[in-house]
Amino acid sequence: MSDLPVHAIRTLSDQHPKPSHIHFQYGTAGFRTKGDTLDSVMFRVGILAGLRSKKWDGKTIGVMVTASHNPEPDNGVKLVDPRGEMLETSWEAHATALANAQSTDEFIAALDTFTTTMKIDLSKPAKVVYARDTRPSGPALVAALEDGIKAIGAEERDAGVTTTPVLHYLVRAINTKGTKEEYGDDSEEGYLRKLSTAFNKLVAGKPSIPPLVVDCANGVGAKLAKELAEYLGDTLQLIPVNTSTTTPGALNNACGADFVKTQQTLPPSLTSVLKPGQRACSLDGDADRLMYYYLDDRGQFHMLDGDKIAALSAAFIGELTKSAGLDSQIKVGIVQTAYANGGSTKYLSERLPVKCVPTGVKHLHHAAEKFDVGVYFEANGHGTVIFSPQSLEIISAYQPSTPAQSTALNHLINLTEVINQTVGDALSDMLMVEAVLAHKSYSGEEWDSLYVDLPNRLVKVVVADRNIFKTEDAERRLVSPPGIQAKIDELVRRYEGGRAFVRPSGTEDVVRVYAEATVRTQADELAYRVAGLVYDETGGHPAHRPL
Ligand code: G16
Repeated sequence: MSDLPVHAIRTLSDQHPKPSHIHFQYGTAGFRTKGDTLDSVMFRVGILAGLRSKKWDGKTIGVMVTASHNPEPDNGVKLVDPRGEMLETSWEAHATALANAQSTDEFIAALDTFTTTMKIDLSKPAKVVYARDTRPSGPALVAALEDGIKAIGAEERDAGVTTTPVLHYLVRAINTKGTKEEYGDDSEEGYLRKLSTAFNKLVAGKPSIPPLVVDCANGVGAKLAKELAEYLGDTLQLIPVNTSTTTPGALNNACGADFVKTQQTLPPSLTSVLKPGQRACSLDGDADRLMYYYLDDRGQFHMLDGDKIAALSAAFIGELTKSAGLDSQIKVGIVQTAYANGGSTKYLSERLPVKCVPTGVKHLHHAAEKFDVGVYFEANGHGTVIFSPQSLEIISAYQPSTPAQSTALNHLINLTEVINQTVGDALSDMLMVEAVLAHKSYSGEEWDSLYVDLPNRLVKVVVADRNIFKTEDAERRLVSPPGIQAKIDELVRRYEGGRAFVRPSGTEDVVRVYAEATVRTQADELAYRVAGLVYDETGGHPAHRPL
């Protein structure tokens, strides 16, 4: 038996029994399911975070309690590694195994095997910082998490109620404090100051920016958006709406980034707020996704999603590196998923290297690290831009030879500060977008006209067992259940510009179907026909048969 504090773990574990009928899975964004089933998972994640910290020689590990874009009764938890990134993929299976040990004895035995095989030195110190979003189930789940942190003897820091990106920022800031890679002051104020200072410098001297309506999804983003508004002052007037964080059932309900993306429409609550010609954006429940949109002169809604944000920002960064005289040393690349609109992939790949990876920001982040500057966005608005350590060194050591180069270099430096490079961050991305729009003097309409989106439709199918769905080729093809892909191919061939794929969700108990085609009605029809096929072939729930 290793040196685990078995007595403390046993006593506290007995207070957080695992429900017998549930199998937990560390999926696309950690554990995520109904909030009232997660007590044992939180306790065990507290222990796992402590062990991860010990494995990293006492570096601080982050834990975020959130179910992001999912409905209010859901909750979840994700671990954040020392540089502010998502948990290393190889640990996800360990997290799943530990969460599913049935009794306290089994859990302790699993922990013992785990610490031995992973060669975790239990005498090392451990530090964990955690935060939660505004969900009603949050406080009880955090209490369970704290018990886990206590059981493993880790030092804890409660970052309170804040956004997922702030928690990622804090982890990086804490772990780089006093080093030459210092990321910023390790507080929410430090985050807000860093972003707003860089933004104010970026847009100094530009024509005044029209006010921006920010739909906060009735989530924790409301708190941060209001605080950020104070820091921005007159430079950018934010108009936060959907800020009811304590109204039961309001979170992500008919508002927020996921609503806008999946319904492709204005949140009803904004109908009387948004004027023709005005742009707005929506955050999701933990403010790590961002969707933009505007009403044209006729009052018609137009969506500017993650693909459009990627196109806008990549072009701007490319122009800045060129103007600074750094374009031969710093190359920009794009990372997308299968959900990227065909219009965007065509537009971007004619200009830049584009890589396609499976859904989940962790996959995009790792692929983006291979570029000097990696711009990664999921179509749902989840993403950021990362500068490689070498690019940052080149930028900081560079001696511009003309005033124009110097100006571009300063913009580039400020951009690296305004961007939260640890993870997708709606507020940071919003400032980046606003800075680019100000520099380019673009309205929403001009930004939108970079390329034309193909009409598309995303639908969910509730099936008996989503785990039977296995994909390949960055989720663009199904390998299991056998035979379905050939039928999808057959359907797709009948639609001009048709493309469709099917994948199991990692955050909800559903299978997702995406389709696009040259004409709106055809995209809708293709999506519903593929969804019907999935339902018929795999025994979906009758109440959920797609129309
Ligand atoms: C999470 C992930 C995203 C992913 C989304 C949907 O977002 O972080 O990368 O795109 O879930 O995933 P799936 O289709 O597998 O359910 P969030 O904003 O909920 O954390």
